[in-house]
Amino acid sequence: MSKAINERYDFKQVHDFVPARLISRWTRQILDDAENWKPRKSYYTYGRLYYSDIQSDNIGAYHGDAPKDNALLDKLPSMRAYVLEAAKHLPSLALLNGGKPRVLSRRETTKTSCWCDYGIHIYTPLQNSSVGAHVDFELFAPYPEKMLNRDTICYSMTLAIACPASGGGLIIWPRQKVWANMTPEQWPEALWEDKQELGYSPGTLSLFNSFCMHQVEPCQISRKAPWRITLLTHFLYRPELGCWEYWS
Ligand SMILES: O=C(O)CCC(=O)C(=O)O
Repeated sequence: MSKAINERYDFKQVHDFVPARLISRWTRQILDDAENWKPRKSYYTYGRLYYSDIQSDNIGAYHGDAPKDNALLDKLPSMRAYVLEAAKHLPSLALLNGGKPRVLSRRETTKTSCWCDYGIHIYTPLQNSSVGAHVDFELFAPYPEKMLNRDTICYSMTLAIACPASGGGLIIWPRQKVWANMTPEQWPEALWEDKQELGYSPGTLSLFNSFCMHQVEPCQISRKAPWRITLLTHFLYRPELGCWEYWS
């Protein structure tokens, strides 16, 4: 087995990945630009997330507005640089000569402008932040064959920007991967006990195997900490291209 394969992990966190001053600047900028928040079922998005747009039947708008949404997020200083920096924490399966990971947006691999690179979730004080346990199978929608293939290597990234007064991290069930042809009801009871709580504080990077069931931890807000804001994207390993491809 190659070294790179040995490096595969189920989840990883890097605390203080983004400095506090930059996090505060992003938070202010996102909160000040509420006119660009898009309402979803139980939260808002800033930019777009493919799976939440599919769930909201907005797939045409997702693709049509992608150039505008990417431009909106590029106004947040250095955010893209941090997404690319996060890729250095992925298993080193796709390396350039200098040992740097080869990371391409789906816009680059498809040579089209209609994919969003990353998106932001905003939970507001009036909304319940807890999302039921799920796997984002929608993220594999462009590649249904990969959703069913146990050789697929895909990691989801979250970056905590604003955190509620307590809770609001991520719960993941790492040991058993969930494939599209297996439902959680088929899990043995004991498996549900086998979970990990990944705490968030502003600036925390989390990467986890996208086939792991996960859930936003319930949270409590206060007047001083009324928001839960996270950046999300996904990195799919494309062995045929020798790169990580990312889109949200
Ligand atoms: O906001 C997060 O921390 C993760 C959200 C999530 O579970 C998801 O988008 O699938």
